[in-house]
Parts: sequence; C-alpha cells; structure tokens
Amino acid sequence: MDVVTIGESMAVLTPTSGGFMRQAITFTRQIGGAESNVAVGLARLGHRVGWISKVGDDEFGKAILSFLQGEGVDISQVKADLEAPTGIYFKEKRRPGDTRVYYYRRGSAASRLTPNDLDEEYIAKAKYLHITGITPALSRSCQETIFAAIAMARRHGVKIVFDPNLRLKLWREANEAREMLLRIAVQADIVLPGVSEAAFLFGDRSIEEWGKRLLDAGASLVVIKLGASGAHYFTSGANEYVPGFPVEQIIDPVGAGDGFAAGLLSGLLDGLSLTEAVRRGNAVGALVTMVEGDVDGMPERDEVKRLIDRQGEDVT
Ligand code: KDG
Repeated sequence: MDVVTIGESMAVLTPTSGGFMRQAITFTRQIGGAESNVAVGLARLGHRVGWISKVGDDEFGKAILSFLQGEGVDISQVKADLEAPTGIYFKEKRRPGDTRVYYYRRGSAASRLTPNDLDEEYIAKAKYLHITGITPALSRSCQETIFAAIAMARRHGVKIVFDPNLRLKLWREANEAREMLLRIAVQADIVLPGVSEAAFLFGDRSIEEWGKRLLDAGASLVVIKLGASGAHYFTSGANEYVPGFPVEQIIDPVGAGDGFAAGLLSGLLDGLSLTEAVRRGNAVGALVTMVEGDVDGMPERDEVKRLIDRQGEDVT
C-alpha cells in the first residue's frame, strides 16, 4: 500500500431543501468520514490505499463497503461489528455558507475499534500512515488504537501524517482535545493543521511561529492550510506560501481538507517537489468544494492537471 488510513465512515444525510432541518422531508444519502475521504481521493488519483475501520452489520455499513471497494480502496482490514450500528451524520444547509453537522455516532461500530483490530504487518508495508484527530475523539479504545498504530508505524519506518481535524462537538472539553491532538502531533512526521486548528493548539500567533512550533515538536514537514488562499509549508530548511485556486462558487466546503491531504500525499508519492505537492493539495481541495458531498468531488488526475495548467497559463 502507498497509504493506510484509520477512521470512521458514516452515512451522510443531507436535506434536499435549505433552511431548518426540522422541516426537511427528503434527504440525500452520501458517504463521509475524513479518513475514508482521503482514501477515496488517493484511489481516484491512482494510488494504492487501505482503510482500517469497523462498520455495523447493517445497510449503511454495506453501502460504505461497496462504495469504498468500488472506488478501489482496500477494505480487507474493515470488520463488521454485529452489536453496534454504522454511524450517521446529518448535514443541514441552512443557507449558502451556513452548514451545520449533527452526529449520531456515539457507540457506533467504528467507536469500538481496539488495538486488536490492527494488523502490524499491514501497517508495516505502507509508505504513509494517515490519521486524524477525529478518531481519538470517538472513544478511549479508539485513542488506544491510534497510539498502537502510531507505535507500529514508527517501528517499521512508516511515515505518519496527521491532520488535527478538530471537531469540538466530539470532545467533552476543549482542553482534552488540545492535549490529545498535541500528543499525536509530536509523534507525526507530517502535520496538516488549518489556521483555526493551529490557533487552537498554540494560541494566536503568526503562521511562522505555528510552523516552527510543530517542527520543533518533531515533524519534518508542516503545512498550514489557509483555505481558498492556499497553504504555507515549513521544513527545517525552507518555507513557502503556495497560492490556492479561485473557486467561483463553493457548493460544499466539507471534505476540502481531506482533498488537500490526498493531493499532497499523491504529490509526495509521485516524487514532486514540495511546492508542487502542496499545489496539488490545493488543487484537489478546491475541486472538492465544487461538488455536493464530502467525498464526491474528489477528482481524477486529468482534472487536477487541467486546473493546475490553467493557473500556470493565467500567470504567464
Ligand atoms: O473532513 C470531512 C469530515 O469531517 C466529514 O466527512 C465527516 O469525518 C467526518 C466528521 O467526523 O466530521
């Protein structure tokens, strides 16, 4: 595998009408989950990727498995839990630019992941282990699973990529979240916070200061995501701002960060320079926002290339 990722995937139910969800009568059903979004993003770009998880032995679990398998993601490490359901979340689109999420995932199958669900040999064969701050928010056993996976990756020289993906609704207290995300960040090789996540972790400082803090903590690459403006990367020897891609109309911003992670990892796997890998991350993130759904807008290679080439032409 090029990348192995661990986390929860859910059925995403979105009212077909705007306004208050209490008035909604019909919903669309899609699939979401930060880690499986990244997995699909990488698979669409032609990489080999595996997803470790648990789903319920139910219709949504079956929908998730057939979707991911259809996308070419390896699901051999996904177990069905006979006693707990697949998680669900609702995405209320009150009005353009005001999207709210409501989770129904406490006690879900994925929240019952334990270190026993990990196969060390499977993780050992990957080039990157991708994890996010969502999984440790799900349960104590998920926290243990994440730390066990990190230890396995480190034992075998597998690079750890960490997206803090702060979801305050999933944590009891902000301090607990901060402490846990920092504990994971210091063990990661690549850290991908958004601006608000960096501010949450380290306080209101400059981008340079955030980058330095994370490098000092042990990362070899830090990329601070700046939304539509692009991203700024930091290594011990270099740092650079890489501009984003203008999006005329954002249809759905959810999943853009996962698109960024997929694009960046794809670039690193292809041996691109850091600038070009971050640019690919920016491009994939932008393309994701142009389509309704967390994962549905993940592009194929030719679409990414077209967007990047167009930016080059505009500049020259
Ligand atoms: O990054 C997008 C994810 O947040 C979304 O797909 C759902 O994983 C999810 C979550 O827990 O919010």
